[in-house]
Amino acid sequence: MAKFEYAPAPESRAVVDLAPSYGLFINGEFTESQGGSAFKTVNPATEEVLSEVTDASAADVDRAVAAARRAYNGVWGRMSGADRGKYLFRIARILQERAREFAVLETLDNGKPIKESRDVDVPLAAAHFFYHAGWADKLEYAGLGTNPRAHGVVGQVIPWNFPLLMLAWKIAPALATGNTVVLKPAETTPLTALLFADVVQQADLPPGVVNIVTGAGATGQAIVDHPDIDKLAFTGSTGVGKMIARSIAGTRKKATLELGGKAANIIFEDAAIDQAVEGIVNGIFFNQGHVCCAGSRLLVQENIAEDLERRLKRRLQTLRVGDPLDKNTDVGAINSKAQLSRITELTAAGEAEGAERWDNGCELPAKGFWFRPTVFTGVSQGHRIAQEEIFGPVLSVLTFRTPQEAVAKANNTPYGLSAGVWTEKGSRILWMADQLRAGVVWANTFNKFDPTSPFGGYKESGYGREGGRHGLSAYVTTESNG
Ligand code: TAP
Repeated sequence: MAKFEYAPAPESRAVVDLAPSYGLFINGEFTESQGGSAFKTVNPATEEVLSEVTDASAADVDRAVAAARRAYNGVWGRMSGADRGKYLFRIARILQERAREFAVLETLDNGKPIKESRDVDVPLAAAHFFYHAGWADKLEYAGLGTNPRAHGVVGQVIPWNFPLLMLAWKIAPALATGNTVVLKPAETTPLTALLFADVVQQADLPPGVVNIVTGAGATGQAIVDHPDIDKLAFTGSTGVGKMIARSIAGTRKKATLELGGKAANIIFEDAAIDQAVEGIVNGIFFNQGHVCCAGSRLLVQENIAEDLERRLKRRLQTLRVGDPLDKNTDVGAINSKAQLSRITELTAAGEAEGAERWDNGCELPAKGFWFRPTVFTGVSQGHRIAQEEIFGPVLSVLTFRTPQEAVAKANNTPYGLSAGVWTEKGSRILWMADQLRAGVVWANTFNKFDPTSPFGGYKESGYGREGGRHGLSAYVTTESNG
């Protein structure tokens, strides 16, 4: 399959107005840190420094929590759901109006292709605000229990793979249910959260309802440990999730943890094979594989494995890897040097343990952090690349003979976030969905998201759900659940 030669089609970055440095967004305005320091955020595709951002201190977190508490007690906790909903609708509309600015900024700071930030991240972020705006005045009727009430002040810590979208997953349900928020974006991708602070001002949200504190792990830890936080919502690695669970054990804090994954994408012999190939590509190469629910383990029925592998490799040779701002790019930059080292280390382990490595041989830019779309065949279950989350554009291929074997292999992981099943038989889809220990099971598709649909994991993928009616319940107490 030949790759068409396209002329460059770069999106203009003129729409983004970057400040040389940013303070913290506390009580409705940008303020200087008290005792914190600063760090640089870079474009991972070019290593260009984009801006300098504040590394918030524990004193800054304390100020942010105090502002959130005042806003909760004084305004937001008393406001009617209908009025809260108006603010959420306003935020949603502003996100749509400024969609291009957000998409370009996300791509610059994260390295993801512009077609993904433009067509997935930003529209879905707006959709989350629209969806939750609709719930704000209907919580009594959401089946959450008797008299649902906000927890109060919510601490939220998010990762770098979908910076704006994870912010929306966190902030929209918290505000809809009447909570106020202190949110920390990831160290490598703080810029869209800071631009969101601008949206908060534009929407005229009362001061202190949303506070954004940038920083590294220690800032996140200060949020987790703060005594006046009522609920924590964390998305990130299982390692940090376990530390958080230990830190809050024995306290009154509620928590939801959305952690890692090692999803099986299972292809049966009767599946529509070319569609399945597209689903595999979307499953693991979307967003450079920096996706917690990525289909990183391909389980193929043995009698079609050779044919599928051939088609998949041919398809991967047509993927365009390079400038994330180019509208034709399929695979962008790895988000950070540290993540590139982790991917490099795990793929080296794959070779050392005896799996066969293949990549699409594409040219990579000289500067920035890059990794070729890679496939490992001959992978066995004990290999690190079959067990550990690589969080990069790397697929491990395993085979199976019977549905029972597929289930046993798919469930043989400490995680349980998502899975995919490809077959023509509806009854088999239902049987598989019942057997798989995964929070989400996609059938004849992969990586489909919608604000109405709950998302979350089993086992070491965490607890609690985000999205849908189930996601709302994590943000309220009721007379039945206390
Ligand atoms: P983490 O290292 O866990 O970081 C997540 C967030 O926690 C970041 O903001 C991080 O700050 C902060 N953090 C680090 N140490 C902390 C501590 N001791 N206390 C409180 N906060 C702390 O994960 P990551 O590398 O950013 O993201 C990749 C992981 O997230 C993958 O395992 C992936 O599967 C998972 N993930 C899961 C989901 C869902 S929905 N289940 C979605 C996306 C990602 P820094 O950025 O400064 O380190």
